[in-house]
Amino acid sequence: MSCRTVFHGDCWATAALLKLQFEIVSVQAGIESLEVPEGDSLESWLSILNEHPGIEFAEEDRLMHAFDWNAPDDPDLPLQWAMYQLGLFLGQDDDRAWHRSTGSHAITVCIIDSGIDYDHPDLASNMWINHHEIPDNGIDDDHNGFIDDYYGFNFLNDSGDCIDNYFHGTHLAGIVGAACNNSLGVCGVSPNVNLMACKFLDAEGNGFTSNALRCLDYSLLMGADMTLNSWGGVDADSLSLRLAIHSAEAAGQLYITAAGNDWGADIDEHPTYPAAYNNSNILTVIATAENGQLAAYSNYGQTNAHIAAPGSHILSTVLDKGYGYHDGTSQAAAYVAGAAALAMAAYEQAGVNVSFGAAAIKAAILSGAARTPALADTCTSGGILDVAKALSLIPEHVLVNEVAGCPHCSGQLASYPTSRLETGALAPTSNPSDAASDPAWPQIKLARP
Ligand SMILES: [Ca+2]
Ligand SMILES: [Ca+2]
Ligand SMILES: [Ca+2]
Repeated sequence: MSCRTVFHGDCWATAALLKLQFEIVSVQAGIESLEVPEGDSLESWLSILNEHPGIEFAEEDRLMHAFDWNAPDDPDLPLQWAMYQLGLFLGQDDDRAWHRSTGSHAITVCIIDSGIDYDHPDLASNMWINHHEIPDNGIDDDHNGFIDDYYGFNFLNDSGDCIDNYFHGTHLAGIVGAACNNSLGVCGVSPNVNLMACKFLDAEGNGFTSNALRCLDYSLLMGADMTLNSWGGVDADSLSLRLAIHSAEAAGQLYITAAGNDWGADIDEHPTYPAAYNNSNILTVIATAENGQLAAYSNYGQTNAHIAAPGSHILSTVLDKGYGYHDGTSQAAAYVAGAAALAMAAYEQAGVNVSFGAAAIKAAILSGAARTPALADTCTSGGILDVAKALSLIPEHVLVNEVAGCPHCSGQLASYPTSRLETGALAPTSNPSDAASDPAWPQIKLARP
């Protein structure tokens, strides 16, 4: 290996003495260079030259790098303001989450929502696939109790076709894991991930709690590492929902949910569910605008909400292979789901199985939150999602500590007391006073006797 040494001073005599060939680098500054003979130590030569009375100083000819930035080539990335704010790909290595991990196809995020447009070109490569199931043949090939559940399942019509006919699930899927650097559209937070679709919301964003529970059970049965639940309601406290989330908690499956868009409601005072349940595996997310302030539509809760994430003017995938902007705590929760997927991938790449270690992932996400005065009283962490910081808190070399597997990963679905559910119509809410912002967030409303 050849190295070069730049030195300064009256050194021609020295050169002759040392039998080295010097070259002029800068006549003005009196800098010259030499090539260290092959096989010689750079350090030894630096030491010899720096001690020589005819040489003012000698130093290594350091290699420089062009300041080019290998940005992903997705043409709409510049419109994704949140991706720039989250610490994914900007700055020095330690400031970039993607330096640590760009996700893994060993990690599965089940999006319990209106389905996913699995044919969307920015989503197709990251769709979860049940490889033991043959799609569209009318047969339950893997004998898991669900016919043709190839990308997930649709509990609205008990079919394997979980295609989105609303927009909501597809938009969230793109935030979590749209393909990146594919010269197309947008990037997801976790460019490599498995997106499992479970559909319980219909074409207007309405769905019954019982079907949401069936989705949660399905996600456990099929081994999803976490679920994203961007829906709920202020009157939706339900014993069935509590029991189902408890089963996910017992399995160590992360349950990410949105605080709701009731225009600044305190969910400690006026709880919305499932956001306000206190299970240890729940991460409840509030939304911020581009300026880092709590978004006007976002609920909050010093006890019941955990962390903020971008939720306003969010560009992501929508139906018909398109892209569109939507606002809401739903979107904020999807950013946290993407971050959790990256964190799980980072653990996995360190040799630690945390696929059912909700506590470790939740701790990393919350400990990494960037605290700001504006968010101090809005959630337990008092801060906004910082993906790079969260990943930096995962030790480089962690002891292999196998987390207990999912007790629900085989066998039949557990039965829930769905007969106790009395569900009514669900409707997205929006504030007519702010037509520019339409936080579509499906609400569960239970019709009580
Ligand atoms: Ca099946
Ligand atoms: Ca089949
Ligand atoms: Ca893309």
